[in-house]
Amino acid sequence: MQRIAIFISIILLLTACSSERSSTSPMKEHRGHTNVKGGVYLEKDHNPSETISSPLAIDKEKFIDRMASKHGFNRQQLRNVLAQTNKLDWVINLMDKQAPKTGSSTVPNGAWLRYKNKFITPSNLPRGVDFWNQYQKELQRAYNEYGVPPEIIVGIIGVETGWGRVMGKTKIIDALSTLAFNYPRRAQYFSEELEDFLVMCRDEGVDPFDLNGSFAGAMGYGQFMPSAFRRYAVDFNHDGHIDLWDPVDAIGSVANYFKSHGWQRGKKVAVMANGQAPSLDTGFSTKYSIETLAKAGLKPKSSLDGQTQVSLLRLDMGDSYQFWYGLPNFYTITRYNHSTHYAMAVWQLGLAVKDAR
Ligand SMILES: [Ca+2]
Repeated sequence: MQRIAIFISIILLLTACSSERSSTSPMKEHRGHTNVKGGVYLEKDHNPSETISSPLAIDKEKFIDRMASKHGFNRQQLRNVLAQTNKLDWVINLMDKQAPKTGSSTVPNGAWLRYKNKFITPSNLPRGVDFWNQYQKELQRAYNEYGVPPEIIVGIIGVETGWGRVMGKTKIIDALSTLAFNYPRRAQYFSEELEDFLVMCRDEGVDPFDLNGSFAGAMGYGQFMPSAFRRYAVDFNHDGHIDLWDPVDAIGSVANYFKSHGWQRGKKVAVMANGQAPSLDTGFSTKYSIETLAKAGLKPKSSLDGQTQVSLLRLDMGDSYQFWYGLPNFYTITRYNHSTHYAMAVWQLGLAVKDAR
């Protein structure tokens, strides 16, 4: 236990020391080099009849079967890779702490302000301005191609990683294999993430042991999970590789993620309400007609872009609640992270950076 505690403090120390943005992508740095730490680049099976040595746990054997039959992985090579992974107990503990909380306060206590103030700070905004200025052309190109405006992409990358400052120090293969094989509650989900991660490493020619990310396996500037990489990541700088640690690829990938989840070009995100509706359920997944909300005492402060059905959002401002009409684009932001606070922080951070430019 003490060893784990020391380990965690070392991790925190390393994270704290590494606030400078690295100019090199680990994918670029490690792609195709000859000194492979994991012992292998994953490759297609050239010799399916190889003998199998000491058995792994049953779920790992099943996983290897799946990777061999579905993706043509070399069994022995994959066994070697999995045998070199480390089980990270602290990852399991952290994941348990992240389990969804139920219930919310019935009196305002400032929960939204506390959340928002983690991101929208005087010291954070200039970093967002720098990022926006540096990648202005690419942000504009993403808007042209996908219809997702710069403030949303800047907001996402800002909330996720402080524009690349904190992209995670955990070996992704350790995190994902720990959760796939030692965390029954989410084993199915994480074994699929591990699958997509290994396929990504093979396709991109990167040693899986060279890539670090969050304790849950999220990667790069926009903290994409491997399944999101597989479905939505794009080669936005057209260098022939999809690299989530490359800010330009990350910008295009975030934009494509949003477009794929229903982002509507030029449409509003949310509109503040005049009035209070204390008896109504709130949250990004609620659905109300405008008439129902009007009867409850709410009026939009500006046009609702022609929407007749909206969600009702409630922000805890400390001494009162603020109500908002959530429009379809707000819902799309929650597809990145299923939280009203998260989506509102992304949007408002992006707008605050835009104002600060
Ligand atoms: Ca690229």
